[in-house]
Amino acid sequence: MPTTRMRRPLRRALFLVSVAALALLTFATASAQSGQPKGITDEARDMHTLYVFTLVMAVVVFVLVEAALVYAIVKFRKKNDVLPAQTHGSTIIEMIWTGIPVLIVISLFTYSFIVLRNVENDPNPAAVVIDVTGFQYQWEFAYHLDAKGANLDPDSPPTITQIGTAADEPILRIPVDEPIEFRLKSNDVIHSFYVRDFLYKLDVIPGRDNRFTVTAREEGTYIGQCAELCGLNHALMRFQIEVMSREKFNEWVASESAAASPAARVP
Ligand SMILES: [Cu+2]
Repeated sequence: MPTTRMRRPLRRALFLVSVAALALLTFATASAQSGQPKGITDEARDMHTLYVFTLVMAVVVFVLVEAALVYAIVKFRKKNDVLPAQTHGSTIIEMIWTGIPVLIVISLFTYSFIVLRNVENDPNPAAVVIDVTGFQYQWEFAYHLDAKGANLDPDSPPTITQIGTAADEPILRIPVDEPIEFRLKSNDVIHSFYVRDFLYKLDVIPGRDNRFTVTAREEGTYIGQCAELCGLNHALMRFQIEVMSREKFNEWVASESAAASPAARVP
């Protein structure tokens, strides 16, 4: 039949075009998503790798499922009124469609758990401990360092304190390639300490001891802000993070220590 001969290549072409379109769509989505910042800390890079791993798995599943769907729609579409062969129950198929998702969930859980543990438990002692206090509507950063930049007892009174204002956003300075611990505190409402290039944020909750450690690997200036709607002027709670070499950091600590006086620390 000439019409059937004409139709078969048409069907095949339609199928191939559909699969190619799906693949293109997923590739475009994946490319757009991979444009997110990779982060500048060891912890952020671990999280970014987890994100890409999850995204790739999702894309593979999407392409396979959609390809099977398009194939079934084209191949088994209704041709006449004869009921096609019916299959009821197949142990092998049911094992496959149960086993594959279980394996995917187990691998995602295990990998996520490992990354979470690495991010939340840094085995190295912090080189610098910074008390971050969120208040309506800015931040206070307090360091426990001697004039040469060495860590003092983190429970001793802070030696350098910066209190930001809306007009004068504070700059949080940290040395590169060293573990830095942030201890988050609030005396009023819940805030959230968020630095985009850390790929991380943590709530700042009154009466709760929240802390995290990062090791920054790239020098530069990055932007941070409160990420919890904490009141009318929440949008003013912005700050900057400057990641610098240890030499520059020590110079800054020395100059701040020399200039420090009780009058300079009054809010
Ligand atoms: Cu806020």
